[in-house]
Amino acid sequence: MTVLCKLANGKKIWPPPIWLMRQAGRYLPEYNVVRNKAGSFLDLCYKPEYASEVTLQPIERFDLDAAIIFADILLIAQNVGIKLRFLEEIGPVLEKSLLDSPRLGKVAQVEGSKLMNIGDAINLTRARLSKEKSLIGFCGAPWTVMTYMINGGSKKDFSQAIKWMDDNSSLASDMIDILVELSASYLILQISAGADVVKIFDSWAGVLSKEKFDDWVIKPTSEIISKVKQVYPDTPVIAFPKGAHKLYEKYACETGLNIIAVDSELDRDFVKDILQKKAIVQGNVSPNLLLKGGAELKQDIEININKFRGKPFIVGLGHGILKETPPQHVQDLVNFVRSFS
Ligand code: 1CP
Repeated sequence: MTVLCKLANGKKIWPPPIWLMRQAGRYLPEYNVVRNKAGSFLDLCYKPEYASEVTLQPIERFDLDAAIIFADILLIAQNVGIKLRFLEEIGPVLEKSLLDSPRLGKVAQVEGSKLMNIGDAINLTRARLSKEKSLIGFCGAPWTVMTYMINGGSKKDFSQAIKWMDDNSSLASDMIDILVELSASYLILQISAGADVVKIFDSWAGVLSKEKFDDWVIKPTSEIISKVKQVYPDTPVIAFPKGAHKLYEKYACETGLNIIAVDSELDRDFVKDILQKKAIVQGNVSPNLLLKGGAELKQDIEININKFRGKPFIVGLGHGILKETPPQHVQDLVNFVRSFS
């Protein structure tokens, strides 16, 4: 069993296991080399040899406890007929936004699609990764993927997406159902290819009211988890409703997750007193402190570990590593966590 599976099965692991969101990426010089060789970001995701290589880079450099397969939550949008590109400095651009073309074509399948390449990358990576390290597969949660499909890319204002969902409620719920089906089969494919843990990223869960959070976050996420668990009941599921504040509790209780990833804004006493009673916690060192490094970072890690150490937990970040982060700061984090007894 790999380390995260042992943890999910109630085994005490000390010092706590460590892996970090966006641990493969542009802050690592060796990533940039492969990224340039691959050509585009999408080629990097879809070429199993390259995807596997960058997935393993942070494990080789820092000896982290888990690898997360290199891919992107938005690849799935291509499967519903949306043209996807990633532009330097801009990020994802989804050309056929739902707003322009509200009637989508036939329902896509994972079988026979480009997403199968991610399965191949997982297969390759599992064979290269040592037995005790976990390999995490992932997908985006329907609401977060929908925000990109509606907005046509990254936006920090979600009012347009929420309005579109309200104005087109029947199409919106059809679309969520399609994404539930696709995401569940995609996670199942990843597990059958060798992922031993899966994660669902709901990066924009925090912008919704309680009622919409129930309909667009909790309901679809619990459907995905239950479909995955029907096939793979023992595979731990990590889920991340970023920014959900007090709704984290409902999410932890109602979705069927095993591990809850928490953002850096969430109050650590709430995490300890409420969330740790419901699930294994992963988090929540701030990516900004990781960027700064030094004494402040150490102090934060110390508070984090001392707060959560009473129950099984995973040391992680509240969000992804920022691209300006010096790799040495990641090494410092790992060394410091491993010095705890
Ligand atoms: O060229 C590059 O290197 C682009 C940067 C990059 C990277 C490294 C993007 C573009 N995606 C990724 C890989 C990625 N994305 C991984 C695997 C790597 C790892 O974790 O080590 C994962 C798990 C994701 C997930 C992802 N993509 C999320 C959910 C997590 C989060 O960060 O909130 C989201 C929202 C995306 C969309 C996305 N992908 C990339 C960009 C620039 C964006 C938009 C982000 C935004 O709107 O703020």
